[in-house]
Amino acid sequence: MRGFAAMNALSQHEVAQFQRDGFFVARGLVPRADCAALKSTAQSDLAAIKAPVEYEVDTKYPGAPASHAAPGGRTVRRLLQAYARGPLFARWGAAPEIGHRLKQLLGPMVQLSQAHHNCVMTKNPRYSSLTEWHQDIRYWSFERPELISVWIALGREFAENGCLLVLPGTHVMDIAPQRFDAALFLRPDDASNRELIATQQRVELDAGDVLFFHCRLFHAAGSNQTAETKFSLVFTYHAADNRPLAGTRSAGLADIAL
Ligand SMILES: O=C(O)CCC(=O)C(=O)O
Repeated sequence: MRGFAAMNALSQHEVAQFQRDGFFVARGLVPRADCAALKSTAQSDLAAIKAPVEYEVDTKYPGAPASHAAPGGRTVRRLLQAYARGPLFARWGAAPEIGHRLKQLLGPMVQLSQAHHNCVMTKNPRYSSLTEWHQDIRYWSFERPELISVWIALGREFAENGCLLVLPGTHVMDIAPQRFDAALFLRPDDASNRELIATQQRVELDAGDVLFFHCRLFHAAGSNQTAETKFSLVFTYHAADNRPLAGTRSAGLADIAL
């Protein structure tokens, strides 16, 4: 029988894939029963608008309601502070199944950041917005731009409900500042950006599949065109010696050691 370490080790191929592409998917990592329980709590928290939350209107992304008073103005985009939303959320935020894999990529001491992501992304069928091409690191402040986010699908994710799209290999590219707009999204009118965006890959997931992706990987997502809300649980990790910069939002909440 294979032990825990062997079952949760990345193969050399997966490590190489992450280094080359900036992402990989571990299929079926979270048991279906846990996904169902996490989704059920998320559905209750969403129905109750249990704080803290971020609203679609706060993002100002294309397709977001114009104001809190507009139709859909109270649509939640993220249930924030996922780690503190219940024992099963904490269990998966600090999961050894995830930590073991991350340690192969980040080093032996890994920490969960409670300040970034650490949320359930809720993509509403009627009022969800488009997320344009960006790198998550753009608003984060650490000594090194070396963090990994872990995106746990709590249900199916596919084009019609706004699954993630990624640009493989962009985590190691240097993109000239003029190719970004003021909010640090890739400008769609730039010819080089258009070429890059043509390399996009869709990340389709089933419940329990886990996407690991580098904080410099460009990604985007469409709106939800189906009748059901999509739920994804997302956590971000860094090496213990890659400290958040003092006084920034990244240093605002205690890290959790894995
Ligand atoms: O599901 C989405 O719309 C993408 C979310 C995303 O990329 C982000 O919050 O950084």
